[in-house]
Amino acid sequence: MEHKNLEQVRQIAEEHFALPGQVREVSPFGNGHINDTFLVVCKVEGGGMRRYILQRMNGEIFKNADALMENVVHVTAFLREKIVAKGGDPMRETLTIVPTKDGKNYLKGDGRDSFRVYAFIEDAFCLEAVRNAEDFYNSAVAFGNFQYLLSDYPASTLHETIPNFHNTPDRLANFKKAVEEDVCGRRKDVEKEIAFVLERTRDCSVICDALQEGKIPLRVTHNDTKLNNVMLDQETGKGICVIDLDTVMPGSALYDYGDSIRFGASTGAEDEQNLDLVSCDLDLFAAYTKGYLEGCRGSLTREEICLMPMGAKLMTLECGMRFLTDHLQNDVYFKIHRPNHNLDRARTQFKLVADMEQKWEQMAAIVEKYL
Ligand code: ADP
Ligand code: GN1
Ligand code: MG
Repeated sequence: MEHKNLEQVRQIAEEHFALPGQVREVSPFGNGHINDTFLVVCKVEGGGMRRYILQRMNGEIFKNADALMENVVHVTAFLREKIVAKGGDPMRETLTIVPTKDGKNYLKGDGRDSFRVYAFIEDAFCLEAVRNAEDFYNSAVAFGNFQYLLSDYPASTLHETIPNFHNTPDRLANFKKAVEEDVCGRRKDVEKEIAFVLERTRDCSVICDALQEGKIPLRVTHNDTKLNNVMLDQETGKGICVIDLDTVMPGSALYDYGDSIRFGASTGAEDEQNLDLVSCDLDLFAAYTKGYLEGCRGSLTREEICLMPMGAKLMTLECGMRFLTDHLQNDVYFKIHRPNHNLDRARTQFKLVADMEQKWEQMAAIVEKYL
């Protein structure tokens, strides 16, 4: 189901969720690759309008909605307490779940479908592409701050919503399986891309090994720190709220840092077809590094800082591998909007990896300043 019929979504909102007043408008919203997101506008008593986000959670990807929503409830409650304690506005600085009429935090639909509603974060915006270094810096401070706020979160109480999410060697194994199985006969056209991944087999285990050997700490991380998963304040441009909490799980800060660089420090879109436009912008890399470390308030270890360029490269390689796996498996995971969309996405990631390898010394020098 690409988009649920809007009338069905309206019915779900009206019949099942504890919304104030009358539902006036329902429309598709945002550009996430996983969930179906809708804007719901309600007319409240006195004539004002209030906005909400209704999402169909992707049950093919998130197999256990109970566990997922339990994480979201606990993490947002934990954040809310800290935000209130420092005098912030929890309605804007974290997600607020709107319960169902029978008091549940989400609605189980037919089959695998389930739905949830969040209060809309007003006077804020999400960017689909970095406009300038300042935006990117602001997003970095927000993601770093998110890391900082969750540094004393009881990690053992979190469910693993997608096991092995950033286990790069495991992603590599799945990739190789997809290559072997070649279910839709696309392998012959992507041998060059396959070779690119396989040449970097040794890199894949660097962060996992460092975690396993205790060289870097396991932390509570977001794991999906794309630019459009943070909201910036309309007035000041500062990051106010980290959203898309479906993959908050124990992980490495390098996953969060690296995934942001992968998306935001690229000079091209994630699905750019002209690879000449795709490279790693070192000014953006520097701006994000500065902002992320500031947001983390000195909590990253020396070893983590040393591994930041590797975090950026590995998250990019891993994402490319995931896009190519999906292309080989007939596009069953990420939403696509044109033929070969996942292949185009994979190619931009590999172009970025190659460019980062060229710029390795410069990336290391930028990071070294913080050691
Ligand atoms: P996906 O998992 O598909 O990426 P997201 O939770 O990131 O879904 O939501 C998709 C988009 O919807 C976001 O990029 C953002 O633009 C918008 N969005 C999500 N939650 C809110 C919210 N509470 N307030 C305002 N906009 C939101
Ligand atoms: C997905 O849900 P969204 O669009 O924020 C994906 C990320 C990828 C990203 C690539 C749960 O993120 O892991 O890095 O696409 N999320 C999931 O754009 O797989
Ligand atoms: Mg998202």
